[in-house]
Amino acid sequence: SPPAQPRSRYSAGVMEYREMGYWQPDYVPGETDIIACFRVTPQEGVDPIEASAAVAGESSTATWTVVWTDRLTASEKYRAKCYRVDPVPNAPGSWFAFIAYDLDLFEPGSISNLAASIIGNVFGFKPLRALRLEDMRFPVAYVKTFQGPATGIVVERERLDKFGRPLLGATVKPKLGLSGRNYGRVVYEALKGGLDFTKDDENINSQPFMHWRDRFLYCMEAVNRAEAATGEIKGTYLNVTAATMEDMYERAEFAKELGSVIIMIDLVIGYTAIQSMAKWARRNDMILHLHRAGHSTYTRQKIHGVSFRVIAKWMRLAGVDHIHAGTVVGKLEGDPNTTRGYYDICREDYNPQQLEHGIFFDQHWASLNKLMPVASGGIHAGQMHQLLALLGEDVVLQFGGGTIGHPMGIAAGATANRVALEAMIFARNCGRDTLAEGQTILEDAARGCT
Ligand code: CAP
Ligand code: MG
Repeated sequence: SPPAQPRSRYSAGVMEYREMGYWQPDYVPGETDIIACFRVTPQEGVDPIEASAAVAGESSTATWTVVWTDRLTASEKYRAKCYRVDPVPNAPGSWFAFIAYDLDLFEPGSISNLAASIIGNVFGFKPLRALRLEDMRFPVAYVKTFQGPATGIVVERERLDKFGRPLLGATVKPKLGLSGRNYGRVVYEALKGGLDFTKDDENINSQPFMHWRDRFLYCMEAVNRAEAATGEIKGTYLNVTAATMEDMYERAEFAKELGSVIIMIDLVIGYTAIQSMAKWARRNDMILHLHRAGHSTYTRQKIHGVSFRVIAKWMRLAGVDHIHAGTVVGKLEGDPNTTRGYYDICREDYNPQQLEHGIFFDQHWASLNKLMPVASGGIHAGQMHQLLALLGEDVVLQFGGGTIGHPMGIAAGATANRVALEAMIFARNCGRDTLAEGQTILEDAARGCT
C-alpha cells in the first residue's frame, strides 16, 4: 500500500519521532553498536522522550518529514534507537538520553564521518533548548578501523630513553613577537636547564616577525646544542599548523629533515587534517603533539556542546600521540574527577564505567596505543607534589610562565622544575607521603640547588 502522505511535524505542531521508531525502550544495544549519551534539555512543554527520540532521528536517518524513499532502505536497521531517558540528577529540566547506532551507519576509520552524524545538525534543533554530547562507546569492531597513536607512551619513552617520571616541557613565551634567534635562545636555555621538551604556542605559525623556517632552524640548532651539553635526548614541538595540508606537509617534512623527533598541530585544523597528519607521523616515525586549541568554545558549558572526554576518545582513535588534557591546579578550568576521566581515556587499555569520573560506558581500546596526556596552563614547580598526586607519572608537565618567568632566568626556571620533580620522585620512592610533606620536600630541594 502507498505510504501515508508526507507531513511536516513542526509546521503542523506535531512531533512524532517516538512513533517513528526512534524511541525503543525495549532495545538492548548490541556488541557492535556505537552508543552515545546526550544530555538533552528540551524547550518548555516538549516531552523529554520525544526530544530524545528526535536527537536519535536527526543524528541518523530522519529529516523533518516522512519521506517516500525510507521504504527503499533497511530503515529499521539504520534508524538510531533511543533506548533510555533518565533525569539528570539535581538538574531539573535535563535528561540523559542513551542512543544506539548501527555500525553500518559509519564509514570505517573516519572521525569526520562520525562527527557529521553525531554532532552534525542536531545541536541546532528547535525543540531543544540545549544539547550536550557527554560520552560515547565504540565497539572493538569500530576501534580496529583506526590506527590509534603511532608512537604512544611506551615507544615515546623508549625513543627518549626517559623512564620513571613525568616528562617536562615549557611553552615558549611571549606567545607572539620573538624573532627566530631570540626564540631559539629560549629553547636552548630551557632544554639545557633540565627540561625534556619545549613547545611552540598554539598561535605560532609563520608570522611576519618570525617565518616558520627561521623558527625551525633556530629551534633545532638549540635542540642539538642542548643535547650535546646534557647528553640527553631533547625535543621541541614544532607547530606545523598552517592554512593548507600542502603547507603542513611541507613544514613537517622540513622538521623531519632537521632531525626533530616531534611535531605539533592544533585541534582547530579539523578532524580530517588531524588524521592525515597522524598518518604522516606514523610513516615518518615522528611523535605527534596535539594542542587542544579552541576546545573550550564547545566543551566548557555543562548543558550544551561536546564533552572533552568525547574529543579525547576521538583523538585516541585518530592517532595523535600527545593531547592536552588539563591540570586541575593551573590557570584553566577543570575539576579533579572529570580530569581523571580524561586521563584514564588516554592511558588505560580498558575504561570501566565510572560515573564519578564522567565515564558513562565501558570502553575497550582493543590494543590501540596509549595517548600521552599533557598538563599545561598556569602550573609551576611549587605545585609538583599536587601534580604528581593528581596526574601520575605518564604525563608531560608543561611550565611556560613557570619556566620563563623564573626570577633567576630561563635555565634556572627549567632547573627548578627538574629538581622539584626529581626530589618528589625520590621522596616517593623512599616511601614518603609526598602530598602531605610536599612543601618541605620542595623547600629542602630548593635549598640544595642554590
Ligand atoms: C600554557 C599555554 C597553553 C595552555 C593550553 C598557554 O602556558 O601555552 O596554551 O596550557 O592548555 O598559552 O596558556 P603557561 P590546555 O604554561 O605559561 O600557562 O590545552 O590544557 O587548555
Ligand atoms: Mg598556549
